[in-house]
Amino acid sequence: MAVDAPALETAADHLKAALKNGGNIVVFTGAGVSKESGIPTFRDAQTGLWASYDPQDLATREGFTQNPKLVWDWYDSRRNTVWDTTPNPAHQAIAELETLIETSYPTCGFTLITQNIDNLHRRAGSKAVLELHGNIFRYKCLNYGHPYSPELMPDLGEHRPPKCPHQNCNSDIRPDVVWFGEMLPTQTLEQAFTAAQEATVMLVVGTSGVVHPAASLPVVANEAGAVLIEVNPEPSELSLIMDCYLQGPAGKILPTLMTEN
Ligand code: BJW
Repeated sequence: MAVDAPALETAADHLKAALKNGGNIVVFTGAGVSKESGIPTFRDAQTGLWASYDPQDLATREGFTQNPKLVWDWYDSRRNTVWDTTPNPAHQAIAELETLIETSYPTCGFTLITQNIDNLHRRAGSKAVLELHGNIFRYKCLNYGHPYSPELMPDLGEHRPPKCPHQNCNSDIRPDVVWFGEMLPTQTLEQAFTAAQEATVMLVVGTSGVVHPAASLPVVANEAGAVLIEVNPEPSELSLIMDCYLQGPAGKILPTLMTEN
């Protein structure tokens, strides 16, 4: 699919103007940004995780309580998949944008907000990442949220998940991700909403825009007057409020957009 040249030029002009005028650039990403690294999205009708797995069983507290081993093993296998992949040109372009702003546009602000739990933005070199839905490489206990260090993990055999070693706790250890019906990390969410409120340009990359409260961030930015640029091969729930729609895979579009700046 050829990149829409006029749309790309418009997006690049918005970005250039924001950089020149000391604006705040916000990048908001979803599963689509990691698709070209080989990590499945959630809602693709054929290859999405929710096409094969029931989120109620695997991504809720109730599901974990009912079948902790099943949920543990599912996250274990996803962790292995992620571990074996590498960041793609989209992650790299976002990390380069942060560095460009740091080095050449010190009066500008930059915030990267992701819904992804795969750590690929950090592995690509992004420094400040607001992870709204947690991180699959972190663990905590179910009952109190005591952090759990994977270095402590014994050879589990059939005894999965491990138990919290915190005094008198002994509850199951779970991945430190946000399941349906759970609150997002308060401080991270507040920082994300502040960044959205203050954004001059927001790049919305690879999200269907259906999961709240994350999906409200572009709406907040739009209402506060930011220019919204979407990068996605398919229109999303958020497309209607976009100023600019760059149709195509993020790994192709974002590096091209960067070379225009
Ligand atoms: C490409 C591409 C390429 C492909 N390049 N792009 C308001 C209204 C309605 C419901 C709610 C509401 N507020 C809250 C809710 C309930 C619920 C919710 O939103 N439900 C909706 C689904 C209806 N929200 C919650 O429960 C949240 N908690 C909450 O609200 O707490 C407050 C509260 C608590 C108690 C009571 C009441 C209120 C928590 C949400 C947690 C979401 N968790 C997950 C799993 C994380 C862990 C894990 O990975 O296992 O997060 S679900 C899943 O969806 C994951 C994602 O981060 C999230 C968003 O998905 P994303 O990233 O958009 O992926 P896809 O697959 O949907 O889209 C991929 C996109 O990429 C597509 O557009 C493709 O076209 C595109 N793409 N290739 C660029 N190469």
